[in-house]
Amino acid sequence: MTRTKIALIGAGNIGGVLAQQCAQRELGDVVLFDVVSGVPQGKALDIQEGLPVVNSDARVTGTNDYKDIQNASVVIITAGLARKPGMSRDDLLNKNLEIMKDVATNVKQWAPKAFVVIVSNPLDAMVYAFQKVSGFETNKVCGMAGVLDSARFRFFVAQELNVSIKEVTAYVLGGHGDTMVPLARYSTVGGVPVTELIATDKLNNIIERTKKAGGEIVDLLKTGSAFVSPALSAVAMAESYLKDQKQILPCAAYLNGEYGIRGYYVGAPAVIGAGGIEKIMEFKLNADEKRLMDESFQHVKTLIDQIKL
Ligand code: TXD
Repeated sequence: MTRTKIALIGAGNIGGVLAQQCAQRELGDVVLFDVVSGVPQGKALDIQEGLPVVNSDARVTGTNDYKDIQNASVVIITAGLARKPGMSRDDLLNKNLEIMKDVATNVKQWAPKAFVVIVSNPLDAMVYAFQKVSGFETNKVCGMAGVLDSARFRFFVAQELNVSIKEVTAYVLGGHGDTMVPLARYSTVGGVPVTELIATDKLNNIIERTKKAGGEIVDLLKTGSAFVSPALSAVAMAESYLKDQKQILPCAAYLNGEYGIRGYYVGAPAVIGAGGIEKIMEFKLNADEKRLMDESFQHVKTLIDQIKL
């Protein structure tokens, strides 16, 4: 029986946390790839040498050779440049698009059956680019954004009400940017919609902070963007696939008419199981929510339509 292999393309800030998390949870053996020599190998060795402390038998290797990702079950891609203060996610488009074309070509050659989670920004455009270049089935390619954005929303709500985050559910749909759509009406605390528990002005502040949460961290760090929370979010998606958990996770998924959108990757609640993106959950949106979703989609569409593939 072959051991499960998880390939991580990009051994930077997020890639390092991904490797540690996947190995510590024994989700599979980890192959950490980067174009920079030494970084994946050093990070892999460091993690490997720490695993005895946490009783994990996962094997972690670093490489600059795509051959080593051969037959990976899951590929998580963080390759690309991260934002600096004053930059928008969209500013990364041209450079990261070239990188994603290179990554997609190699993943297609060495791990054609993998479930692929894209993390690199601008997220929605990078997911589209990877799927177009690789030709992977659309349900085997998705983007990590909504899990992170929803987690941020959940944290701010739990903080406001001083309750356990275990009692808080949240959905953030649409593009991964300032036009994202936190669905307060479908976000709950103890099963009760947050709209019934938090005053409108405070809830609007939480929604605005959720939209700007990425930039808030970029401004604080000054040298890069959030990396632990994105890694934890991507691991949750990989785990749902590897263990066929069928979690409903908001992620950039290929829409075939759901939410009135066809042929684009946009953030929507998706069931992730052994079949990849198995189903898109279509929540009924009121007029205001639909307008916000449409506006968010238009932003994604404008970005993606710039890509000539
Ligand atoms: O919610 C989300 N999806 C976002 C995603 C949350 C936070 C960060 N977001 C984006 O993820 C960010 O804007 C970047 O585009 C990616 C990765 O962020 P990270 O903080 O990990 O960036 P680093 O530390 O710069 O790591 C990127 C690595 C770095 O080691 C490069 O050498 C490598 O990518 N790289 C490549 N790897 C493979 N192949 C190629 N061609 C390549 N080029 C650079």
